[in-house]
Amino acid sequence: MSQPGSHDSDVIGNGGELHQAPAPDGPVMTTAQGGAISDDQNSLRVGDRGPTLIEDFAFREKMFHFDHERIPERVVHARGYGAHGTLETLEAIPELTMAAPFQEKGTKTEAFVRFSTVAGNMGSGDVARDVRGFAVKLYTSAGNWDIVGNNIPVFFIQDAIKFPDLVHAVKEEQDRGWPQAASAHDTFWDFISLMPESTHMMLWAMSDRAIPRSFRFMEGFGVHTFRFVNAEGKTSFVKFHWKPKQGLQSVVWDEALKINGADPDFHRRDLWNAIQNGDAPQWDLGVQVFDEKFAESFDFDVLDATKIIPEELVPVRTIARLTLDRVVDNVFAETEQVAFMTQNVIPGIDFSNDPLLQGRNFSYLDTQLKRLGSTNFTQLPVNAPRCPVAHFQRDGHMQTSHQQGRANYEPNSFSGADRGPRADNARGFATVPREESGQTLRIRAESFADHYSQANQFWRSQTPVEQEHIVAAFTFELGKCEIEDIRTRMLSNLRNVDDELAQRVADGLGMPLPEASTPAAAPRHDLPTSDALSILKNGPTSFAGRKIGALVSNGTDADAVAALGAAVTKAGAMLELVGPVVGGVTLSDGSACKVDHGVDGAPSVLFDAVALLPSAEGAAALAKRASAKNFVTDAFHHYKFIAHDEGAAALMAAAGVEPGADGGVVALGTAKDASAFVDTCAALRFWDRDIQP
Ligand code: HDE
Repeated sequence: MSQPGSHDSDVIGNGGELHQAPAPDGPVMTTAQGGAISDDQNSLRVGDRGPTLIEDFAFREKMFHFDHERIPERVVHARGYGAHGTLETLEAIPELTMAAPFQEKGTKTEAFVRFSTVAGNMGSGDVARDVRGFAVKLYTSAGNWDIVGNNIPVFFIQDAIKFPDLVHAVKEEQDRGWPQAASAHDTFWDFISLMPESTHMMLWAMSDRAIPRSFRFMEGFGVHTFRFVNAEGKTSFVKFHWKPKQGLQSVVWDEALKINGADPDFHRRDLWNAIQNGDAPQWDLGVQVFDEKFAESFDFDVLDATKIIPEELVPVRTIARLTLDRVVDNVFAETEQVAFMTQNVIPGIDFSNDPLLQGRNFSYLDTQLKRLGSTNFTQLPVNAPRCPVAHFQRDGHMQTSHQQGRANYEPNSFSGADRGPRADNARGFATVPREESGQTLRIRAESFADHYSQANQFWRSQTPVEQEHIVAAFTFELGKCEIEDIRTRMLSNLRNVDDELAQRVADGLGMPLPEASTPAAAPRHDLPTSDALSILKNGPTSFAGRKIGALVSNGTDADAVAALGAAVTKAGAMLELVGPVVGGVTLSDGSACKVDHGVDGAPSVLFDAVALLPSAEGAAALAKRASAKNFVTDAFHHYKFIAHDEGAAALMAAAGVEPGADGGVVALGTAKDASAFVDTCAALRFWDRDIQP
């Protein structure tokens, strides 16, 4: 059998001879009609140099299909990655909801999740500063239920009618076609500065939440208030939360910029690798459940998607666990064709009057038809419910279901197989009866008017390091705005959040602090802080699932590599070796050692921590290479833990990092040191390092 990469049985080009395809040892190649293909190297022509013939149906079919391979990418969330898994119920809650998955502890519900960025096109880099989509499709026994959420619990706008404007503003500017996958430009901040309701979201978007280390290390939120409905028809309000068992983790901004260059697929590769290595990521599904009385007493409107309900006020109760343990077979068939819709709910779940949610319920069906091209998109395997489906919807493009029987309407008087299905009052979805009254108006409720108080609460709930990152992000993004008025307007709005924040951003921009803008409602600066809002206060307690990059060379101490490898494995983490070249190195004991990367292709931004293990000779040679020096300086400037052998001295000197420079630069001597180093790495970053972000 031929090996991948060897072409001994696939010789192309036949030097003027008729092509003799060897007898295949796998499946025979056919046309889409099933006819075997004799030659896939040459189209049919007259003689060996004559014109190609239209009669070559195999060529025509192949080219026709290729020409139509692309479908429109998603207008937002175009760049995404999906995986399959299971939701296991940890606690039955029939008293709250009749939703099928939550009736019995231990119920397993098949799930498909697609993570995404929002602004960038399909081919954009994974680590853009952006909100991440966190869309979950649950194939329940009562039909598909989609929780189409984000990794940030609030949104930019309060009314769906502003969504097209928001998206136009953030995407490439229409007169020039840039920037790609970036909010740091005039039109975005112009819109934002004129929409004070976006301020709370902007605090989140400028925080490290918008540059996650991986999909595995971020939270997810249903964002809107939904309703639970129990079998007696009793309803309560509910907000959905996904909490990663892996802990929360983000990268620093300079790292994000460099990762996008070094590995634009960083997030999708991370998820794929974790699942393929058997390290299936997990999230707890938690709910905040509250009633009308709480909603009325709460300082903000629970229908306003620019507000959270602090976890300290309504605790998050864990009811289920999501495990993603299977990568897709085919990215197009599954990740691209999966169709999420907020309106996919099941009995036991209902909507609230959140005007953003109501608008979404209208929008998602349109988008599926536009993208997937047929009303029968629900029949695609990734979208098809796993429970029986029966209705009188008929025909349409790409109908694959052979709907049988005589009647294709009801009422009908047929019986048996000819009769077809009927609605079931008892089992069917019944909208919660609710009183609605009032004049028809285009108006925003007074209760939606406070745009700054929760932004202030978010700001004050962050650690000093996180606050520093928020200041740096605002400074970077506004610094990319060429129009000074936009920067000024934004600073005016930020004064309503916090004067110190506004001053620090103004200092970063080198601009005077303007007067505060006039808020629609007086901002409060006395809301209690919430630890749940900080990433660093909720960081992981172990290094499991993370990755160390060890720089090695010829002559690297074999014992040091072995000790580090053992310590990393024990911690459930990964070790990748980076050599001067990808061909491998010879260790101190004379053994040949394979490496995972050559240093030019593996900057330290790809790792959570680094170890510098070159021999003295190897270090002297690496000290002359920019990529090796940057490996060290970047790790240092990204606050990473750095372990080093004695041999690394020349490289560290060239990179300007002193051995023992601070508590995060650790000398390795014995195997015990390696294990202690990996334990230290659980803190992920040495934030006390004396450098500016
Ligand atoms: Fe979406 N959104 N959205 N959105 N959204 C889409 O549907 C829309 C909003 C979210 O991985 C589109 O299939 C409107 C909030 C995710 O396939 C589209 C409004 C939240 C995904 C659409 C919003 C989201 C989408 C584009 C304003 C977080 C990707 C392609 C009211 C709670 C799902 C598509 C996937 C995708 C409309 C606002 C999350 C156009 C009108 C708020 C995760 O239908």
